Amino acid sequence: MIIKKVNALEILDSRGNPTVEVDLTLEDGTQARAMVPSGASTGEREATELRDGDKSRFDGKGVLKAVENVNSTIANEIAGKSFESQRELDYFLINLDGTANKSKLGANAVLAVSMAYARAMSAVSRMPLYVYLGGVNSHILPVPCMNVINGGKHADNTVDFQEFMVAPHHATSFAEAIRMGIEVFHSLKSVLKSKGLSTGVGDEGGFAPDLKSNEEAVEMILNAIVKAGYKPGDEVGICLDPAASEMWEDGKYKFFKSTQKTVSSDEMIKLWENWTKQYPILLLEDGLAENDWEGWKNLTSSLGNKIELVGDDIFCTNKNIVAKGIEEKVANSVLIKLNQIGTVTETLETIELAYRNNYNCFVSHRSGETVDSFIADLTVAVNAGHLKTGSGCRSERIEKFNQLMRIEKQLGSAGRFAGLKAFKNQ
Ligand code: 2PG
Ligand code: MG
Repeated sequence: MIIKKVNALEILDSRGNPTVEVDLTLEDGTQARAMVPSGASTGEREATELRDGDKSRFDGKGVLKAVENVNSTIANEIAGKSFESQRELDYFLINLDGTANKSKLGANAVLAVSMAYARAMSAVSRMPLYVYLGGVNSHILPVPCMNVINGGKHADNTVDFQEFMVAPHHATSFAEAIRMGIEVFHSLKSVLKSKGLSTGVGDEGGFAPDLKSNEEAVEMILNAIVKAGYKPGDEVGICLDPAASEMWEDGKYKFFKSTQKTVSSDEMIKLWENWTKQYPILLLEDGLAENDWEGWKNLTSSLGNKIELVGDDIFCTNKNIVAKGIEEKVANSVLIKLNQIGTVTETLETIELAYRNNYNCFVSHRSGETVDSFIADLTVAVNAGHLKTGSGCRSERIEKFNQLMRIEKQLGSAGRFAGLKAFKNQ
């Protein structure tokens, strides 16, 4: 199928920052659209998100150069051509960029084209996107890990850790799990209100109250789970992403929003060991910083056979870094963010490498999102079993949940809800 037209536009993400949207048209008139998200607590080795740097527009955050790269360089090379596969198109784009981190064209430019092409091809093949991406065995509906309290870089409150998630795993379907999660979210709102705390939300739609400690965030959530009528642990678990790279300063971890106290890597590991004993934690993402590789090895030898340890900033969805992590026994799961690496094919390669080595994959949104629900399909495509895509409000988050409910309905009796087993060591 020949690509007829590729057209990019500077649009806005959920934080009101510019991002790239691409409309791709095939020769037969089939049209598809993709929008790319954007992170705030980014890993150092992520593919380049090309921003204009022109301070007179959006404080330098404009993406007109990336848009122009699609409309000129990329469009000139791919319009009028056909590709045998997603892989062929993606490697064509990778070579056209020619850099190791997509700094020439921008990962935001390249990824938008890659995703729009995937959607166009799924439409023209009359396949749902998850089948196009994953094939006939794509059938697992994920446990939604919902980020109900936001802290760190995603909220202006006193909480150091970035994400406190609830995982409603004891359900028979995705729709039921999401109902449970939403009920806990609403219950948490009442709990916070009754204590005179703020119910305003952070970047990912979770509440962002000023709390006395990071522990208090977990206590509030456990309270909310019980008040919603569920059993903490048995029915609804806890997942965390403290985004510890943001706390890393001069070889130590600084509680930069609460006490200002600093602790060593070993002390941080102790904290996670204690939390794991005290609370029903299923998954810990970025419990340590990306530049604390030795600490990560220690964390993995301590907790790697008890809970799921997900590497986000440390891996950046990059198969070369994940390969090193596997070899050195760092983490047991990989966070999957398309825009950290910049094409659909490279994302699938990283997932394949993880699975072949008995690592889990945890699919993720970014803190700056759009209403594009690509990751909902990707999660089912690769049977990842769990994903995080925000809290119980804000349409850019909810759209992914809604898409998963549509997929569940479409799969019918062929679909299966992942449940607790989705998590490593469960
Ligand atoms: C993370 C993400 C998404 P950001 O750290 O996992 O929740 O945040 O997109 O800001 O990197
Ligand atoms: Mg993270």
